[in-house]
Amino acid sequence: MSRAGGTWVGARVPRNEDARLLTGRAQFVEDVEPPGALHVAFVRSDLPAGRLRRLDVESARAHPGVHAVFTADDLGPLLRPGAVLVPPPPLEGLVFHARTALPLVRDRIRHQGEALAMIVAESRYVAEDAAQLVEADIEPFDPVVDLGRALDDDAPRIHDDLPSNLAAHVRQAKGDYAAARAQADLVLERRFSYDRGIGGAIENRAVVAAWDARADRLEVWDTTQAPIPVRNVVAAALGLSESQVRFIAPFVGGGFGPKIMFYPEEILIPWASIQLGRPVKWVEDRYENFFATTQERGQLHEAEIAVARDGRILGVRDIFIHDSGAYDPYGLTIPINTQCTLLGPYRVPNYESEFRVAFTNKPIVTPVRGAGRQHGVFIMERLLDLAARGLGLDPVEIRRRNVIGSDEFPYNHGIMYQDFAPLRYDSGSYEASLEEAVRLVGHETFPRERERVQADGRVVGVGVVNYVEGTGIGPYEGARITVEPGGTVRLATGVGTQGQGHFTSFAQIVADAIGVKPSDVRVVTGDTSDFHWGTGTFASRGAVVAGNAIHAAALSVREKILKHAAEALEVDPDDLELAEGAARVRGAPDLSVDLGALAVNANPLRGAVEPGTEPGLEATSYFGPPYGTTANGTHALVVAVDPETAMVEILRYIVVHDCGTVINPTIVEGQIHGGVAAGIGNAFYEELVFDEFGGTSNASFMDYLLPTSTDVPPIETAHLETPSTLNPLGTKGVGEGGAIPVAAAFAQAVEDALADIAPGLEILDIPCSPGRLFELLRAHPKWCAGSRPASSGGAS
Ligand code: MCN
Repeated sequence: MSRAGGTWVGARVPRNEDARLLTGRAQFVEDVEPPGALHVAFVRSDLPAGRLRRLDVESARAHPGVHAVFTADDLGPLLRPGAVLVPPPPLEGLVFHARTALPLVRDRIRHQGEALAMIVAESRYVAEDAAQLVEADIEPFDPVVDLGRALDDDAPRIHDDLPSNLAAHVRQAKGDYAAARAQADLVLERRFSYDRGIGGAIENRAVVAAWDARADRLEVWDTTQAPIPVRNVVAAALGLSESQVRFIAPFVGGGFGPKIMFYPEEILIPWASIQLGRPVKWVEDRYENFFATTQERGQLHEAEIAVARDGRILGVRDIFIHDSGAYDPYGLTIPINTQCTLLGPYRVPNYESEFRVAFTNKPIVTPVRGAGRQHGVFIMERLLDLAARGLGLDPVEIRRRNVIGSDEFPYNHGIMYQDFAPLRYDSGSYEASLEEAVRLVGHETFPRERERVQADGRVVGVGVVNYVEGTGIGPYEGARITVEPGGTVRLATGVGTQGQGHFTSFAQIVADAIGVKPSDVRVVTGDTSDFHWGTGTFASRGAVVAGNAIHAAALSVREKILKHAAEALEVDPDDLELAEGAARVRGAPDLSVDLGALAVNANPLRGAVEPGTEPGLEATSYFGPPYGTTANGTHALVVAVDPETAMVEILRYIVVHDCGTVINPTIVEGQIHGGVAAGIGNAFYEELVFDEFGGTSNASFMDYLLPTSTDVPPIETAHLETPSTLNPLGTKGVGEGGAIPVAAAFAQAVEDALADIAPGLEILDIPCSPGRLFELLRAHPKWCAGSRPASSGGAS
């Protein structure tokens, strides 16, 4: 089956899952309440750094309704550091110190929110009351909060066995940057920062475990993005066979990255259920989520670009520090994403990139939507803007002069990507994407438009930036497709789903191959009893990796259907077509047989099945790409800035993107809208504020500003489709792309808006909140309060 031949792939099919979600019938972990369940509250450290001298849990243990209080001393063999989930790639000269957390603190506290004790009680209320009775005597240490000083010789050490807070050091280079710099007509150097944020899923994490001693089986409901790997780790840690442990990730109210992590609670809750012989439930609260769930961002860059007079990039150099928080269980995924994504759709003949990962006394950093890619895009796009300004070129023109042409694929950048493969772009539409965005935003006529829009006293500006995103990385995913006797089609795959629309887009792939409607395909994701091989939902890989496994399984089932139908109808398989849930003879649709009837035939109760024939209309397939496929796009926006308050309103937001073959344009647009909303939060609003003692001072949605619907404008989307050359469906990922270039686009547009009233103002730090922008304006020599654009007659 090819894209062109499909009815459903590419169609705007309404989401199969929406009826359940919108009528409140979808099951989330919070909804799971096994009879007799006990409830957990954790006692967590308020201090980010210190030594636990004494923990007195006796009053809590004696509290009525408390069934158990567990501390590190009670854990026995479970008390060992968690796994390093992603090892670093084999890079030359690599330094990497893996440090992971114990499930409960034994002595050393390294970040706020580390769990000291677990209270299990009749209800959450009782557990919370008992948690108040725990007395923790903690010797406070000086916390390492400032990333810029974390690697100083005199910085307090977070892991005593290491000589410094250095977690890793990586250098990758190509060409000869120093030589390129020497020949350049213009070299620009800047310091950039990109601060921390949270994932911000509406559903916090939750785990419910029920040990059934009679059946000798453990069932666990978990909000994880990786149910199969988590099942495997938990089974091994508890000394159980994987077949005894079932993990179910039902509907999950947003993952956005942090739920790919393996957390202590995922082992502690099942373990407690076994210890107590009762189901045990824990649902994270919002305050805990700010500390106990992983975060992202936090990088400081010193970057420079060397360009020729005509705007050609001769080379880029970027030295940065990445904040890993107190531990580094997720290896180097984020900083390597930054390092590689910086190169974008551009020819960069000479590149030198070096990063150090620092431990700090802050919550752990793991991927959040974009996973460090936005940092790389921000640095590169900002450097290009500065270079354009320095050369007197239009920002669009400098990009035009550097983008990789459509005849240059596959394009090898000569450095290594996070999937351990060389950074190669399989295909893309960089020129076309840029031009389409320029056209849609009206870039050429914008100066005239600016005069008109500025009439209300605000200043307006436009931004246009590009990105390339590594998506769809391996190692593999699988799928099993079964046609049932009633004609229903069942699809089981290992990736979990957190709102991405898999119940529909995956069904569309099956529907095309075997001639049914997507609504006839019952999709099961994230239940290890249905499918137990796979890795998880991350790196925008569902459509590529699971999608192509589904495609392969569907083609195998199609072959089986055709074979059985040809026998039943006594025709050649080539004379058959599959449509409307039946196999029918081409040109003679009355000669047909239902898929359900064929499924019954394929599973006989008597007679003899031919040797080598598998029963049923079922197939299982796997797909593993050789390396990640690269999606690309261009974002353009128009902003209006109030020069007095520094408030920015986004007037238009345009996304031109290319994720190869689009399975479902409506779902893809939804993914882009969500991504852009996240990006707007990152660019403008969201910032974790750490006080002098290392505590987070805005750990609530009252103080940590997520963008709301009034902050997110309508988003105009244009789809380009350059099929990937790395998979049969030609798909590339899209789940993160919307979030990646927003900060860069935002910065360019805001600077453009302010060009007359604060010429030369540079936005180098993200988030660029209204407060920060106001400070920038106030510090600008030409700005004075009440500056107005010339057209409103009040320019300063
Ligand atoms: N799709 C498509 N055609 C394509 C590519 C994708 O129709 N060419 C569809 C897919 O079939 C799927 C959706 O778009 O229904 C996203 O696909 P993909 O880009 O493959 O991403 P994943 O399925 O791997 O989802 C993970 C990705 C990531 S890494 C984060 S973070 C993220 C995201 O998806 N978290 C999300 N989108 C999210 N959306 C919601 N609602 N909630 C989250 O937590």
